[in-house]
Amino acid sequence: MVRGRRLLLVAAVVAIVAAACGGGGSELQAKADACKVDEVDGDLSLYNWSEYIDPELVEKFKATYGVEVTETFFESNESMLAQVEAGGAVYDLVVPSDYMVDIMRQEGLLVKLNREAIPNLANLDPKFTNLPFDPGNEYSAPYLWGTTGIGFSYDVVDDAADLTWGLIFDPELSAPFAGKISLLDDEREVFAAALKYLGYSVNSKDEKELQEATELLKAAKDRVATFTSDSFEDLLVAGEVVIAHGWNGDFFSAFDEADAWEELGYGIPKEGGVAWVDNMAIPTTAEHVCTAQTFINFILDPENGAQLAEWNYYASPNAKANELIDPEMLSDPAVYPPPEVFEKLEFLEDLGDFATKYADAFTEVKS
Ligand code: N2P
Repeated sequence: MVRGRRLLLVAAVVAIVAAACGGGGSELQAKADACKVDEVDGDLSLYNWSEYIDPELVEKFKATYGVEVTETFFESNESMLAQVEAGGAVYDLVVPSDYMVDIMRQEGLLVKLNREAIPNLANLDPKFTNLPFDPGNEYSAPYLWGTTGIGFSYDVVDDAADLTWGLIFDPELSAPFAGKISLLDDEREVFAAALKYLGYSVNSKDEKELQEATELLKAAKDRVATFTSDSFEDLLVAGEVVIAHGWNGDFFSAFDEADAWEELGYGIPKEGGVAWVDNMAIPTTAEHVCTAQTFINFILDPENGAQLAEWNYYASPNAKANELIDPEMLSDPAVYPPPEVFEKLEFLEDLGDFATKYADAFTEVKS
């Protein structure tokens, strides 16, 4: 469905819901606006990426505030959006990436944050408080950030400095790894890899460039063992793949668990990759908006923020948390990329109606 039609549909649904409960969205907003610091108004339904929070932090939140936390998981921004739009389940808090925050706020799917209930917003690094997808953190608060690149076995790549997306897309270079390559099951990320290899922007709205990337992916597919966003790191550790497209922190957590730092590596290919920020946001399907804001404030606490980042090896957007994070992790260029690496990274952006073309092309690649 094109974005325009989807917008209309969402607008119609919002109008019906608003009529049915005499205020609907704005009633929920008024509730959120009235929440106090540390107030809870029921249990928390958390809809998050898989393996993205230390279970001990969830336990601490439950014990501190006397509420239950129900966790459900998604593997891509698009699948999360579909669930929220479907409205079949209550989610008090979701964790969309940058471009998806933009889409959701434009579609009226997010509740505005009440800054008075979330004083720990002040702990954020100013670099993360005015990003284009949500200027001033009106609808979202950053959770963690990271990069998308290639996890590899030192059996096939000597050095992270030699990385190129050609290991996946160049027929000759990638031939030795046929059947031992995995790609993320993610329409924007997979096209970002192909577009970067071709020297284009990850946010290309050029039909010809998208077509070229589609052909490249279709040709590479014979060598791809699987598209996965939740087991790429395990497949690499198990030796079932030797080249894996994926997210830095998930690789590092797996390397750590398997004590495999000597055998396995991660890096950003020389052509560049994706940088992303994931964010906490409250969808208009929420019921417990005070608990949700208390949870955001809890995560933005310096100690909790440091524990969150250290548990899964992702970088923290929280300046006060960074003061507490292990200096070794802070100085690790694979977790906190230095400016010369950052220069090669691009953030994914909302593509408006053009996004459907990526979705259709991804279906074509996978079919
Ligand atoms: C969680 C990885 C989420 C990062 N396992 C993707 N933005």
